[in-house]
Amino acid sequence: MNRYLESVLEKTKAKNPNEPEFIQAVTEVLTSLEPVIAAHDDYEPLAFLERIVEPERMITFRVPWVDDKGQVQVNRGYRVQYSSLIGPYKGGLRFHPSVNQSIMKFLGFEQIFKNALSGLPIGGAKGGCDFDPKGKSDNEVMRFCQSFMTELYRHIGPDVDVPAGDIGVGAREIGYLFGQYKRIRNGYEGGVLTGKAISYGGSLARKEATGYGLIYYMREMLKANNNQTLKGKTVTISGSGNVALYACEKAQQYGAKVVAMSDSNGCIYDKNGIDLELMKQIKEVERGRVKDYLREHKNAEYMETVDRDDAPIWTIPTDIALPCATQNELSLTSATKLVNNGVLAVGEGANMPTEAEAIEYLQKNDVLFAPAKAANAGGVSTSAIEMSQNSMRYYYSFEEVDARLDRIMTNIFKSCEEAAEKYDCAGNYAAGANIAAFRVIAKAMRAQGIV
Ligand code: NDP
Ligand code: 2IT
Repeated sequence: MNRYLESVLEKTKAKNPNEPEFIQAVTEVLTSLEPVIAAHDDYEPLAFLERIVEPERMITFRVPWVDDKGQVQVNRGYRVQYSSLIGPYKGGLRFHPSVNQSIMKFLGFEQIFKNALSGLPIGGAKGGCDFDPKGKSDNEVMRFCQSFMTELYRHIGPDVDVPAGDIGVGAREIGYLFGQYKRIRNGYEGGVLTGKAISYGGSLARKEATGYGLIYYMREMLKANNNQTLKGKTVTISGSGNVALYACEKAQQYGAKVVAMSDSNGCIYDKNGIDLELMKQIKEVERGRVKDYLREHKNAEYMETVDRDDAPIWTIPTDIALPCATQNELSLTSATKLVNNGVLAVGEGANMPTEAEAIEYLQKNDVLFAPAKAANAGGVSTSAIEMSQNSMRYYYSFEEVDARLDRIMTNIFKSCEEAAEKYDCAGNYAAGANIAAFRVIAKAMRAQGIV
């Protein structure tokens, strides 16, 4: 490996012990930048890599709140303001019991590159809390969100840092967070959060954007490889949240057959094709479990997850596998099963869902691989479109936002493809995505001096 790259990687590992997800994300990006680093001698004296791996600012804070039994609960909140090189800090908030500094930093780091690929003026950030929304009443979620925002408000703003949703944070949470922000600030700063409901400044098609965008990227990747299409392909999608549901919707619109979806407990396998309206009812309205699907489709099969390294959804034969739940959910064991079953393509809807060894194995076996920071960039890109509508005090139609999203995803695919070709790794869209994004970031770094 290039000596400069290797030394930055070693220093980053030494400086950030006990942060495996963060080191995984940094290693994946840095190793793929080798040909770009080798071609530029000024990166090392200007400490480009040392600066890109160190967040501009990290905030952690106490989030005390009172549950329905009157008991005081205390959670830990985070915001990692990673990079403001090309725009205000931008990235989602995750509420999940697994949230810790390593996960926040890996997500923030990935977000810098994803946002640069979008071609829009947004920097990189991530935040969240180890709060578990599961099983909490609406009132508990509201009190928690109000307490979270009572600290977060001082660090964000429409031109400073613009949070949005992620795991455990959807329209309900964004609504409570926005209400509290507005109350504290005594002003209507619509562009301070994205993923808002349409009734008070949200964008049409933001809810659908990540899942739709993933399928637009998949469409372009298939087209570029022997002019293939989604029509008639079998698809399996892990997760059943925001990203998974709308990836399913768009895949079905393109004539694919989605046969499986999952949650953290297990997966539903419906050979007749997933009944999406029922899945939306269970997940978006009832906040239930995928297992509830059996109540109307007795012939579908439910497979419980016993070992996360061998999740049942990846044992199902499929042409296209879309991991849309969480990090490291697709292991080497699962990748081997997908390949043995003849998988054609894997598209990452979640952030870093495929383990490093699994990516390597898929690529070695000629599986087309759509990397998260490119393939799931439709969500944050549409957030940027929401911000611009808020600034203009204007709304675009659903069709207009969707057409912009489609163009953005098509361009992102082209950037990945071209960068991979230029740097001698044609067809490796993961390396292409990192290289194309890094080139955007490096230009801005050089222009702005040592900051
Ligand atoms: P949701 O909260 O809407 O859904 C998350 C889904 O993933 C649920 O089905 C959940 O199951 C499952 N899941 C979460 N954690 C785990 C786990 N540890 N093990 C197994 N399953 C799990 O989140 P989103 O759909 O918004 O996010 C999904 C992924 O997409 C995340 O990686 C997120 O970072 C990424 N992403 C989201 C974007 C967005 O706009 N929302 C944009 C780009 C990426 P259960 O109910 O059992 O927890
Ligand atoms: O990971 C992601 O890109 C998101 N959760 C969406 C971020 C955003 O600001 O819309």
